[in-house]
Amino acid sequence: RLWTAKETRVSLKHLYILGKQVNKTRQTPSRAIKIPSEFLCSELPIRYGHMLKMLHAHPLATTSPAMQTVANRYVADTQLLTRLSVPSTETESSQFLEMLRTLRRRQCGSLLRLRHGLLTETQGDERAQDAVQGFLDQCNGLGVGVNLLIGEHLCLHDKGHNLVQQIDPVKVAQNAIQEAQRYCAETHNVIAPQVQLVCKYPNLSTTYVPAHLHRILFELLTNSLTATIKHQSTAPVKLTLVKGHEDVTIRLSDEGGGISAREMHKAWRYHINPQHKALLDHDQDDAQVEFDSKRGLRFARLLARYFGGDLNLISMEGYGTDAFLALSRDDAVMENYPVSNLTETELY
Ligand code: W6P
Repeated sequence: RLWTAKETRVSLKHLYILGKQVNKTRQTPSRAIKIPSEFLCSELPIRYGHMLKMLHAHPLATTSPAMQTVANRYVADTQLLTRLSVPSTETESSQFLEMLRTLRRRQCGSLLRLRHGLLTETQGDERAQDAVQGFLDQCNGLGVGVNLLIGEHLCLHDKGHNLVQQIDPVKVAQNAIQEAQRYCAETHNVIAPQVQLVCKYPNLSTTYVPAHLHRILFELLTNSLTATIKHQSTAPVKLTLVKGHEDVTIRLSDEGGGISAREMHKAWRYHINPQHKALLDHDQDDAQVEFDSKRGLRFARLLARYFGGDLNLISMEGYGTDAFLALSRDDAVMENYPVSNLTETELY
């Protein structure tokens, strides 16, 4: 079934087209992507193989309890994956979908467990904390890809439309603003600061994963609103959307007091989130992880970079912060996740 251990990266365009033309084959630079379930059956084992290899190759693989737990979970998930075969009957089809749901749920739990575990184990040791950041990026990058492939398939089945869509960033922003305001009002027990949305373009539409954009904007907005509340500023947060030739850029400006240059690197670290611990404690084996829980700025940047965008912060300590989110309008940009060399033997 597996001809190669080489991964196939997809673009937003591929994902967009996959669901639209389920019976045709599509050429990619590396090989043909056939119908979605065939693609999943060949591609998921490869990506899980890369994940396992990455976990086993890490210096903490044999000493960190969290690493061992998570590595064992991925071994178990990979065994589940070997039961995955292209469905041909109705019954097989529903088993296939159930398997995908299980894999996705377990994957989300494992990633959160790895993150929470490594951060807790290195707590208080700045250098050790810094050392695990890049590794968490690598694992999360692969995880985002796996969830995207599974998510696209399930979305088509459950909702009848693609996960990747032509989206209007203004609409996504409006939803994110409402949710962030509600979140901040509840968390801080205050009336949330105003958000002023500025967009002079009649049509910003671009091909993207709406859930990704929502998550990034929600993260940025909650940061800005919280800073505004804590700084006791009355200035509204300003969200500006513009469309350029290559990018759609979103700037979020607050007058929440800013971050000093010396402290800035801390804003870009994965942090221990008590909410994650609660989710993990809730269910030991299959953390029913709410995938939309807050994952922090670094995860937001990882999502932004996944399809060729970027996220930056510029701050004026004593005044406020500007966040710049750029999304590439080029829907041919391939997924950005790291892989090691994986031979066929290792894959099996
Ligand atoms: C802050 C800290 C921050 C992070 C991300 C976005 C906006 C802001 N504002 O004070």
